[in-house]
Amino acid sequence: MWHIYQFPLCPFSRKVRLLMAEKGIAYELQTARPWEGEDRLFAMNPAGRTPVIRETDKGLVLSDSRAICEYFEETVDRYPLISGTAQQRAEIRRLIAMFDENFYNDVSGPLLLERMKKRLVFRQAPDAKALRESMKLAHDYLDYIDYLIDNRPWLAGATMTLADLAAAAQLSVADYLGGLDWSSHEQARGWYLVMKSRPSFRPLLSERMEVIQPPSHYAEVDA
Ligand SMILES: N[C@@H](CCC(=O)N[C@@H](CS)C(=O)NCC(=O)O)C(=O)O
Repeated sequence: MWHIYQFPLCPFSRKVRLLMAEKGIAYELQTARPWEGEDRLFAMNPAGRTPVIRETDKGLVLSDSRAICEYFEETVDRYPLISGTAQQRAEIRRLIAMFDENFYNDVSGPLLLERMKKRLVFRQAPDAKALRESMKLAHDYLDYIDYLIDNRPWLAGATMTLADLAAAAQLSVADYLGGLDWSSHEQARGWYLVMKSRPSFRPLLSERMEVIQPPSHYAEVDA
């Protein structure tokens, strides 16, 4: 059995959980709070970051969401999520990088700092200017998703891929933290509602981070 060391609002852990659920790989959740500098987490991942996954029977420990996702993509045939021609795979990887790196640095990372870490760790109020800036940048990413969905059924092309899971994982954290205004983003909203309706997404939507509550629309799949 796989164990995932994570916390409910880690977007990289969310991506791994979505991929494992889509591929039908069972797992159990273990809470890890990287900001507490736990020895247990550093012993498994010297980078001190979530997610880490551990297979108890095989004694296997993997870290870094991209390394983990590629591991399952290479070892589990069910539901390929980085597939197609070399050009199509490059497009999937480009979009994964955009959401894992750019979106996280511009939107979900700052929101996690302002709305979660400052509250739980630093006991500080969020910086209103930083929140406004990340919400403004979020609007640009939603515009880009509108554009992609105007031109293709899924973000990277004709089928659902890891790019959709990576993007939805990051967006779901930003949405939980009240950082997304979906009005005037019909295509992005429609695509995200389809993602939210998938059985793989349901467990994520029902989880809550201690003391931080999401807006009412967060878990709705028909709104
Ligand atoms: N590239 C890594 C990024 C992982 C990452 O940044 N995780 C965050 C939580 S979402 C973390 O553990 N940060 C360290 C901290 O908060 O101290 C991956 O894809 O797994």
